Amino acid sequence: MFMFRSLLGMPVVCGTLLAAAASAQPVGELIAPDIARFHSSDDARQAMVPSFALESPMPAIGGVPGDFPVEVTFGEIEGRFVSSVEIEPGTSLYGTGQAAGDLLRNGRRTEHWNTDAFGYQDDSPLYTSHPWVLAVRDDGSAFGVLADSTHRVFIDLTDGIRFESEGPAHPVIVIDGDSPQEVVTRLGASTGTITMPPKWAIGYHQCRYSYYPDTRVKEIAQGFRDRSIPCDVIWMDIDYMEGFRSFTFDPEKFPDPAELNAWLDERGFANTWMINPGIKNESGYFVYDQGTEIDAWVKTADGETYIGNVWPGNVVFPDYTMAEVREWWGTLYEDYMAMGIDGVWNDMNEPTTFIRDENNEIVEATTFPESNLYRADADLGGPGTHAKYHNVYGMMMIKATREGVMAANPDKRPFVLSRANFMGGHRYGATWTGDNTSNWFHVDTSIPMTLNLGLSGQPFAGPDIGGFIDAGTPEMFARWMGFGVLLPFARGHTQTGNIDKEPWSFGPEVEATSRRAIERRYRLLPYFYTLFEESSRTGMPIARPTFFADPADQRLRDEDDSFLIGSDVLVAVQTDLERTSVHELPIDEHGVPWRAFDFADFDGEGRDSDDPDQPELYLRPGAIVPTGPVIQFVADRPNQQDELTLLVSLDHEGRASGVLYEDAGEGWGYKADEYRRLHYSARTEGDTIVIDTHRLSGAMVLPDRRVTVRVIGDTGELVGSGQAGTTIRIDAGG
Ligand code: NBV
Repeated sequence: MFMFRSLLGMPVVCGTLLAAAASAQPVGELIAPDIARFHSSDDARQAMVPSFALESPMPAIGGVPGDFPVEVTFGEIEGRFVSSVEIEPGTSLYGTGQAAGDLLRNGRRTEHWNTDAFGYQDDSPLYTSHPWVLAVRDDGSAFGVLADSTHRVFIDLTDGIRFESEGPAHPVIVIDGDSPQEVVTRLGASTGTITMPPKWAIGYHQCRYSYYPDTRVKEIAQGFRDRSIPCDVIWMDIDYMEGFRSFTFDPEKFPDPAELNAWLDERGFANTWMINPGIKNESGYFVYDQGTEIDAWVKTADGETYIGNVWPGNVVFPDYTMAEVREWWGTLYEDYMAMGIDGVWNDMNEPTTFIRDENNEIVEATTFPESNLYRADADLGGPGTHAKYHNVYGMMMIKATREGVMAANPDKRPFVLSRANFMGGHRYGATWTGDNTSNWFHVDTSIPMTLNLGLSGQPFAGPDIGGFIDAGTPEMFARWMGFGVLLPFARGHTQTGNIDKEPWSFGPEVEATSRRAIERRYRLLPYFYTLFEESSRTGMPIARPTFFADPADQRLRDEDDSFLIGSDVLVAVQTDLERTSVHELPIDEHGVPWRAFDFADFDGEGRDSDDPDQPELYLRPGAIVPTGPVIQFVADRPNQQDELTLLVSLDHEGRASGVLYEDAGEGWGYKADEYRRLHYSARTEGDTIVIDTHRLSGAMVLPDRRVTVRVIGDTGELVGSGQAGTTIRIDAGG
């Protein structure tokens, strides 16, 4: 054993060094209760660069206590700086951000270097980097380890936890907790949380590369309304631009974007438009001219402006590590958002540049030379190479985008989606799992990829539902829709030249399945919204692994064909056509089963679960889950406005409770008390089930609404109703 020299004098126990100069002793410091940061030497501590992952600097508050349960060792392997942590038998490993393959990461080795990974495979390097591992010990207690480096990092989980970085010595932050939930919320307190999204962003989104011209966009939107398939957002991909120049509109295909956005708005649709970082190298193009004026561009090792190649041909790239450049980039959104644009999508920001052949065909998507130079501000660590700033390029781009969007629309909540990102970048935008393929591997991995992102701080994520590349089959599309819309970010999308993939593109049967699936999401919106608000305060994921229901239950550790929405709803998915998924359900400590429920059954329209493409839904014993009526878009509530249905599953004592959060769905009023957080409780008194409402916080008045209560039992259900705020009694005697 090696003794750490604690900064504030207390001895710190540490494991053996792999290899290090004899004089270089590791040092540890406590940076928050239960959070320690370790350095390979005091010199390394002195040389520590500002952290991109942390929301704000976390200075030492003391020494690491001698009984801190995690030991970090440092060394070197093949020229890479190494930090490692041993694990006890029975420890399950998760996180590592956007990882393709299974949920459980033990035994995996992955490279974390943001990559345009078109049609990626198991364990490919992907678009976002999160050098973070969540470890759940056999007894359900947990810790997380963050290698705080922006350089290329390999995470090797074949024998404990090992980070190998191509950069200089990195600090290692260790978060300890009694449960994975505790670790993840401590991670949220350290790396920040998402901004509360506008409510439309948690509805269903429809995208394709690309809908054009504007009449086609309208046709798609109308298609949803004509077929009564709920949808909130239509997306504009790169073909809306003039010659792929960011911040321009093709005068023929999109002559009047403001009119298009207003047309969509009148029908209850929000819109999101793409902006790429590669700026056409062309004088006379206003973005190029303005950027050149302030010398905004990334440089080569020789200090020349670096010229890359993306959709518009030769391009230059903003150096977002300079505040001056971020501010300028932000100003570009002023006129842009004034077109009635609601959301912004930043793509190709790994950053990607193409290599083309003599016929101008793209032969490879790659990134800049690692020797390229950034003139980063001192507060980000000062000037450095692409090797250092590559992984945070997308993160800094969306920080600038978000700030520009907020400056343009100060009264609205920003919605930014980014393909590339880095640990902590969830503070600026949501993400998706990139260019997946219509095959069963990608159907299957959509769930664990989204879950591991959530365990790495990014809760607002989901796959391209239906698959971006290739046609797939109607059966695959239906199955993907069934569960994909229950992940936090629910968007259908597909590639240029591919078949149509709207919910109605595969005929009436798949259309009916898609409608039912999307309706289920809209029924669950009150619950989803409550969870988004929770996540924005605490960092808790919205979609959670099933083992969160009982972290000590080893049976649940590799469950990734099922997942939890919040802590109360379990979604059990069949991710293949043969329906071979066998789900381990959590076991309530008193033997009360999680209870299956669905929606349509209640309305007498037949059971959702009769449709083999809808996943089974279960309620936790002791939970009350708020649900709403089917609506076509989030603001579509004129008559049914405040109907609410509480799904109740009683525990062994005949009790249950749950929370509902509501606000205006837009704007910042909720920060000044314009919201309501209600607590519902159910108890059994003799033959009666009594449901009470109690306001936890917020000043928004209670609406005059009807509340229906469905008590889901093991063999049937009881239904009652009453006015909001009054005690509701249900006779369970009969
Ligand atoms: O902008 C076009 C696409 C977009 O649809 C996709 O979602 C991104 O991941 N984009 C990549 C660039 C081209 C991909 C072949």
